[in-house]
Amino acid sequence: PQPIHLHDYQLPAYRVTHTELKFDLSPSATRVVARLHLERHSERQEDNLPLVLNGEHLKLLRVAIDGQELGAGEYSVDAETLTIFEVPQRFLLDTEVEIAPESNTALEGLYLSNGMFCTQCEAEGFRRITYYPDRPDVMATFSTTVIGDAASLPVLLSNGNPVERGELPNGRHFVTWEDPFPKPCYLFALVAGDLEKVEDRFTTMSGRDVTLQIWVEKENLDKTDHAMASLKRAMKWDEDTYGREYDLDLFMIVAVNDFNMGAMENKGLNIFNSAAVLTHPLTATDAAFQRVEGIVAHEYFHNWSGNRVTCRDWFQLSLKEGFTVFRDQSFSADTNSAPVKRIEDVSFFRTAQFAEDAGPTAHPVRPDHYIEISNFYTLTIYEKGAEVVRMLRNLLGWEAFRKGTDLYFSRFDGQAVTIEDFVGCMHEVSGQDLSQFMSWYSQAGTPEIDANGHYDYAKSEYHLTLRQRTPATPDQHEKLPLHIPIRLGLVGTKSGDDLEMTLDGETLGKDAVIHLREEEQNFVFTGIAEAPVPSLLRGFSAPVKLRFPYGREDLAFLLQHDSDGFNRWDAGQRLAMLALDDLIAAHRNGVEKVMDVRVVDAFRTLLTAKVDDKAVLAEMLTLPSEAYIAEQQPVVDVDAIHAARTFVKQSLAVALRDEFMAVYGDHQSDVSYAPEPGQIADRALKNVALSYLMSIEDEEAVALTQQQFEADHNMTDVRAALTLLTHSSRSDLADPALKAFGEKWAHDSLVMDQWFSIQVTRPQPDVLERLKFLMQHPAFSLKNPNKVRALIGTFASQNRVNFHRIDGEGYQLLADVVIELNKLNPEIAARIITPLTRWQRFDETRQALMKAELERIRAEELSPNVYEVVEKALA
Ligand code: HT7
Ligand code: ZN
Repeated sequence: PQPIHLHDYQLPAYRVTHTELKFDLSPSATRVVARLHLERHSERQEDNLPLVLNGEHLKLLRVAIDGQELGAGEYSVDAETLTIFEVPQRFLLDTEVEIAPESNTALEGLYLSNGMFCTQCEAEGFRRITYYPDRPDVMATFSTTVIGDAASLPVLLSNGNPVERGELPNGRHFVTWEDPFPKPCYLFALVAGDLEKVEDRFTTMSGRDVTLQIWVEKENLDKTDHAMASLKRAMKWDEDTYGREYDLDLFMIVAVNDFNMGAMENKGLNIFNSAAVLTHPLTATDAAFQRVEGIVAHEYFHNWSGNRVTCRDWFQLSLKEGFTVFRDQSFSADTNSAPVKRIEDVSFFRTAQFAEDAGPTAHPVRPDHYIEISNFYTLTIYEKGAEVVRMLRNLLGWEAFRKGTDLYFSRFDGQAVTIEDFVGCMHEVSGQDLSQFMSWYSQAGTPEIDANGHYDYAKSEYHLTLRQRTPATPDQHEKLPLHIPIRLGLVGTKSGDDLEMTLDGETLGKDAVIHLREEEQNFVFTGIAEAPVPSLLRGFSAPVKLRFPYGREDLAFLLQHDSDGFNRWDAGQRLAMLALDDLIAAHRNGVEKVMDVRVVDAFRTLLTAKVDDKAVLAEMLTLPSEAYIAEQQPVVDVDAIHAARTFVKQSLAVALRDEFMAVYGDHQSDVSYAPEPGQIADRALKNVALSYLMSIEDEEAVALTQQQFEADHNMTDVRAALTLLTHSSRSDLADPALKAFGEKWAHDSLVMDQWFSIQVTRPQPDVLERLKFLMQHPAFSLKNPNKVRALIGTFASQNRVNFHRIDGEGYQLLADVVIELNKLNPEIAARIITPLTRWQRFDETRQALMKAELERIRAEELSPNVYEVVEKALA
């Protein structure tokens, strides 16, 4: 397969102004009749431009122009295109094709999930439905008629508004839908099945009444309340915050069980992975409730950032995804605990996106080439893209940023545009020079900042030096200095307060943003009356790695006094990292491990002081994950990391047993479950405390854990307890609990996913055998992406000691799965392979084993998806 390059972009030769579709649904032979209203693009008037349409896995039955059927010499068809050699300036193209949804295991285009027909067209799935210019800069209005069997498919949905319905011979019926908003075909959707709906209403800011529907299988009707409430909150928030109003009279969400990602923002008909929409206190954890809220909001927000204003080409993907993630993060921060949301997002980002940016598939927020676009739905496009938008918000301030988004939405409504168009609006409203800032979009890799500072007592000055460098990434060896906003404060060591800062004669206040633009820059803060500890990169004001030679006392001080909640948490993480570094070295050198008392003291203070924000406290008590620790090591030693982290956890549990026990007792409650911030914080704190106590298998804690499991009050507490019992060294605790849970929830696919994940994260060495056994479980299927993620994905990404077993069996298992999935579902295969591609970070033995598995995969006949990833990994 050949790469596609951004610099080769050309306007489409033909535009589609209106698309008429008719689907006659059948699992093995669906007929799709299409009438496209086409015209030559006004800016592409070269002579004799053929019409080239995308189409894959289609059986072409008929093709006609302006009613005249075409003969053999007038067109050609290959595996990817239909070419018509001569066409008029403006014409109607009729095609008829046949497709087989039942054999579509890739879950792109039209497929079957539990007997229900559904579609996934982003990025390039529409070409598996009919011949079409499948590119986002071709925007048309759609009229869609869906015909199906009335008994088995009573519900027939598509985009827009239903305008006609009726009965047909042979027990069939039809519904016609019209979508008045021009859209690219990646936003097309169709759903047909035996579904039931929950309905509600929303009155928009201009007083229009919108019907809201969530369509699910009958047995899930009691799991939609939270998604519906989240949708209404999101609609209101987007009006209040961005002035964005919903435009159609109907907004529908459908839950499907087989889905490659979380959800899809099809115009007026969002399709959701059932895991991203269904919740119930007894089946979903707090984290799942919050994830559902965030995803419902994300897809809804796309109605403006993505649908009304869309991307010119797929290189601009972050234009809609980065911006929409930023919008959903802000919504969740406003709805829940803002500092905790930021801590969660950043801690995930620094673990997973940093790893991506340092690995073989590193790419800029706007890539300049790709082989398979679906490989580019990455953490860099989504999360780093969101960080870049957040920096723009911070550079401009909210008011100017909002003016910029207003301008963007009004100027480009109904158009397919570029990242330059977005940043151009920000420049226009603020007058700020954002030319250097644009490198954030084109340069891959995580910038590293080395900071140093000293206090000049005689002059009452604080001198801060910042030096930036972005390491080379596979396609880019030379990097330019970036424009990096650093939010900071100087915390007085005597007072514990933020000090007033003056820079170059300008008063900045106690919390300010300074701009790093050069490779190296010095900042002299004057009038600093006492020696400070700098609190740098507050709120993670830029997606960078910042090093500063903090002593442990400095970090303990910031942990107590920093006015920025995020940096207080970060100081604790840095302090724990220093202790962990020593212990990793001790483990490697076979030296006795000794716990750092400063960490114990810091945790004691946290546990006993009356901290108001319990959700932040729970985060502060959580040690850096093994994956995050690994990110900090030059060569990853999985066993030493696991041993060191376990040692710290157990040492804290021994030293602070009574304090943890008190925290657990103080936050036990049997009030009826609600996914609201206060309750969520209490549960998080209680369960963190319990996890410390269970790390030493304290007898009283064991009894409490069993009680919590048996009380069956809500899934957050049950899952926390089951995880602790399953991960303990005692099979007399693990086995009965797992058995009871597995039997109780055998009927609920989403709960069984949790049951799978809990088992494959066990640290015990028998886990690989258990995983192989579970792959034969009736609830497991390689064809269902949620099952693959729950069992294989969780094992490979979260059970580091066992995935990286030195006999290579973990690698072998993953490679076997990738080889199978490559044939069934290339998108999922190319995602699940990720841990194997990170071989560069490990010792020589593991490197060789991982590479051998990649070579074994490479020897197969590969899909473009897996081919692209494997080639990069082995380059
Ligand atoms: N915009 C959606 C992307 C998506 C997707 C991409 C590739 C393959 C399958 C997919 N399903 C959904 C989701 C979103 O970001 O909102
Ligand atoms: Zn999105």
